[in-house]
Amino acid sequence: MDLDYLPFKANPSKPSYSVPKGAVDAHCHVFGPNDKFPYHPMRKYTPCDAPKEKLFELRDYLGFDRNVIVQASCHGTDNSALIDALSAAGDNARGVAVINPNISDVELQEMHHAGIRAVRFNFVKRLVDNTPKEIFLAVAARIKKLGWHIVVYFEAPDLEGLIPFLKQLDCLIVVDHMGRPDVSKGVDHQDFQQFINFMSENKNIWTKVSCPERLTHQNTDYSDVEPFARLLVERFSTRVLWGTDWPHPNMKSHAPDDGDLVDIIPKIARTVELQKKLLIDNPMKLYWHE
Ligand code: 0GY
Repeated sequence: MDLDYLPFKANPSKPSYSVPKGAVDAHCHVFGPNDKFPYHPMRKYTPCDAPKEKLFELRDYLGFDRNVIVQASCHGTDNSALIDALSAAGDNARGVAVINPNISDVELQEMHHAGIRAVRFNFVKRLVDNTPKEIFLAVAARIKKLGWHIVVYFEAPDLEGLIPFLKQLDCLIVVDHMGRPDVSKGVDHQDFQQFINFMSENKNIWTKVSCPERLTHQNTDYSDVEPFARLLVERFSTRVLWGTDWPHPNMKSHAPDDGDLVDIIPKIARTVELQKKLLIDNPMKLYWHE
């Protein structure tokens, strides 16, 4: 792994909050192990191995029943570690892949069979080289008939420039990590308001109220992020997902405690009904259809 890479916390605390039965961790990854599933030669970082067995251990320890495993940039378009994890998890996991538009129909069908239900478009410059929009549009055309959706990862200043493109995609879109707002600016800042307006005006846009550990300016106290997540959960209760983001790649300040992350859930989804939508109904609708 990279010299400055922070490995995930091996022994997280037990959360005080008990997630409801059937809860889904809808954003997490598997990395390697490198000797079996080598990292992509064009990757921008080399993580600590985070194999499927560790992910499933964490799932059980935190009280979740299911995972949505997202292909991360360090594996490029080689989805084999992801597919391997999906086959081991059976019906308890679904996946989000990264693909090229020239993938064969047979391969797409196999991915669907394995549990892939979406593709990810990554726009974060420190993670990936620029991909021409035509490539993304070609991928979007390939997945349409499978009923998959698109997960997008970008940073707040990029939203404005991306809106015309996102509208062109014409399918359900999930925005990672609340569109990565700068939380020091507050929920009323025009950048976050633009994201809220974008969701209000486009009913096909969903978001993950995840990654307080990346967005906070307060080190391990994530209270500055909570108002952003709470607002989204209360305004768009049927279009929000929650995930740990284990094993937390590229954290520089600290490796978060996954138990602490779970304990934020009742602060951002303050009723049992909102918690059920966030953790069960919404992810089940998106990832466990047919
Ligand atoms: C995340 C966040 C990050 C990494 C990736 O694809 C990736 O490598 O998504 C990040 O560094 O912000 O969601 O895992």
